[in-house]
Amino acid sequence: MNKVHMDFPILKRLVKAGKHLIYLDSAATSQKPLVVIDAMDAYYKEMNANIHRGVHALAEEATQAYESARMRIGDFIGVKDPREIIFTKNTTESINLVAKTWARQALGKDDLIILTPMEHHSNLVPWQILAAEKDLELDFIDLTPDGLLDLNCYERLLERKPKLVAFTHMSNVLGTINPVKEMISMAHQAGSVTLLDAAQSVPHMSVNMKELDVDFAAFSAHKMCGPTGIGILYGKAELLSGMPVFLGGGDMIKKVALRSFQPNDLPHKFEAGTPPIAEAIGFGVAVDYLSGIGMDQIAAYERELTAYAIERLEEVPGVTVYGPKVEDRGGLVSFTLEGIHPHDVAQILDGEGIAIRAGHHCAMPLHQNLGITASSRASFYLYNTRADVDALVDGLYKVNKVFH
Ligand code: 7TS
Repeated sequence: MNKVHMDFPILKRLVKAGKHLIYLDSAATSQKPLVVIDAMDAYYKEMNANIHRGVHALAEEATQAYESARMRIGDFIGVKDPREIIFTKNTTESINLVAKTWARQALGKDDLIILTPMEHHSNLVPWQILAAEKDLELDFIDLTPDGLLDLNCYERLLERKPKLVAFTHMSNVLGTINPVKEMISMAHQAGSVTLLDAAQSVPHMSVNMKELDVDFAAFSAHKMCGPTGIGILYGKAELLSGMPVFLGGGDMIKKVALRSFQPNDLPHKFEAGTPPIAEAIGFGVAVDYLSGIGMDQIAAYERELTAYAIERLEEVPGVTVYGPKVEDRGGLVSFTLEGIHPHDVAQILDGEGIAIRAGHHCAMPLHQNLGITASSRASFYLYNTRADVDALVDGLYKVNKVFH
C-alpha cells in the first residue's frame, strides 16, 4: 500500500522548516492522485464545452464524459440506475436538498425526526431549520460511554413512528462505524424514511446502497481522492420522482412557458444550471482509482494503521483517546492532551510538518456530550504509513516538553 504514496504529488512537498509534509487531515479533505489532476487538466485542454446542449463534437464528448462519470460513481456504490445519482456540490448540499424538497413536502406539524448526537453540523442544522419552519420535533439516539449508538434507545424512539431517521455511517470525531444496515431495516419496519450521511464511509470502505436499502445517502468527492465542488445525493427513484424541484433554472426543465414550467426527468430535474463538469470527470477517475486498489484493501489497511495509532498514542503521557475500540471504528483518532489546548497541539505539530485538525470538527454537540470543547484529530487514508504515526507520536512528546 505504501507505494500509492507516489501517486500523490503533494506528498512530495516540503512544508515548515524544510520538513516533509505528513498529512493527517484526510477526514477534512483527502489529497488527490495525479490521475485525477491530469483528467481534469485534459478536459480543459481537449474537451471543454457545456453539456446537454450543443450538438458539436466537444459538447457531445463532454456530455458523454460527464454521464460516464455518473455511471461509474453509481457502480462504485452498487447503483445501476443513473436516475438515482444526483450530482450536487457536496454532502451538505445533498442533505439540504432532501430537507428542502422531500422533507418539506412530506413532514408536517409535530412530526418526528430521529438523529444522533454524533452528527456533523450538516446533518443537524438543515433539520433544525426545517423543524423551526414546520414545527417538527427532533429527538436523538443516546450514545453509550464507549461512543456507540444505544440501539435500545433507538428501538424506543422508533415506537414513536418518526417520519425520518437520519444518521452518519461513520463519525468524523469518534470514528464510530454505526450498524447502519440493521438501523435502516429497523427504521423501515417502523415506517420511517432513512437518510445516510456517508461522507466518511464511502471514501474508506465498500458501501452498497442497494444492499443497505437506504432511501437517501450523501457524500463528497473531495474526501475520496476527487476534487472539491462536487458530491452525490443517492435517492431511490420512486422517492426522487415524487419530490418537488430544488433549484430552478436551465437543465432542470423539460418545458418552460412564461408562467409555468415542467420539470425535467431524473436525474437532471435536480441539476439546475451548468454543473461542475471537470469535477464530475475528476470524480469518475477518483472512483476508478480507488476501485483499482480495492475498497476492502483500503479499509483493512486503515484499520491496521488505526490500531497501531491508538496503541502508540496511549503511550504518550496525558493523552485521552476518544471513541470505541478499533473493531467498531474507521481510520481516524480524536484525542486530547491533558492541560494543553488542541490548537496549541496542532500548532506545534505544524512546525514539524504534521497536519492534523484541532477544534470541534463541525460537531459541537458531540464535543459537549464528551464534556470537552475541542479535540485534536489525526485522520488517515491509503497514503499514510506507520512512519506518519511515529512522527505524530514524537511530535506529541515534543508538545508535552514545550508545555510542561
Ligand atoms: N458529514 C460528515 C460525517 C463529515 O465528516 C463532513 C465533513 C460533512 C458531512 C460535510 O461534508 P462537506 O463536503 O459537505 O463539507 N467533515 C469535515 C471534517 O471532519 N473536517 O472538515 C470537514
